Amino acid sequence: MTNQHIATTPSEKRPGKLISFEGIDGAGKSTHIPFVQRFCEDLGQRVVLTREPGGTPLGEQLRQILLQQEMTQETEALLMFAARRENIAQVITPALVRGDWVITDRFLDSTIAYQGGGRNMPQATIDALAQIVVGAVQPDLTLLFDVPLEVAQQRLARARVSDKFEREQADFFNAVRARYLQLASDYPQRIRVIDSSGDIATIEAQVAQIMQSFTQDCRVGALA
Ligand code: Z5A
Repeated sequence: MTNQHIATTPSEKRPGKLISFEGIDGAGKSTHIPFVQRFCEDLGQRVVLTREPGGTPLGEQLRQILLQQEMTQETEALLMFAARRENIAQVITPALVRGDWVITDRFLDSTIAYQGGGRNMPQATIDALAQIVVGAVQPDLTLLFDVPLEVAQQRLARARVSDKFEREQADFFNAVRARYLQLASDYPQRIRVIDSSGDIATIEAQVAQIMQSFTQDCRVGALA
């Protein structure tokens, strides 16, 4: 993949950790953020929560536009990256430099999966924008909640009024899911796939196992 450089650049030197949550709409990722937050806080880490698009006052305004208005795929990608730039500059980098752990509901992998996989935007374009906006700020751990489209749609149908993305067709979401799984296969150390089709307790058990192993590795890394 042409995003090899971007996705394998080592994290910038900073004491904090960045954990991203990813998945197709309705995969159930947001449901598990409080559990991971508690897990980290129980270890004595200060945790900062954020989301994309969003996370800052300007980012939240861009989110409203992105989720409601039709626009070209280039505009959509540029606004996603604009919101991300603000989030990195105002929230993520300051927290990582302080030594906090940041949990972000979506990050760059969402752009690769949705704008790249779903909308067919060339990976080279995404890479070029990521180089400017994201640089070396890469997640230390990504939890990818994977679920068949039918299960995700059943959950969303029960949950709420759909936004612009959720009105896309099955082909779009299957392409998004396929790109996510491709990323997970390209970067197995960073991206951990969770079978999100079961009940919440079963999924939480998988998340707990991944978090135990991640925090263990962090402790070993800190001692080395
Ligand atoms: N997007 C993009 O295109 N490019 C980008 O770069 C970025 C984003 C950053 C906004 O994201 C949209 O922007 C998103 C991609 C695009 N597409 N949309 N829409 P978002 O994160 O705000 O939207 P979302 O993915 O729909 O997030 P969400 O609403 O938080 O969904 P979720 O995290 O996957 O699911 P959930 O809220 O945890 O659960 C959904 C429902 O299912 C809810 O009622 C739960 O109670 C229920 N649920 C959860 N787990 C279960 C289980 N295990 N069993 C039964 N029911 C469950």
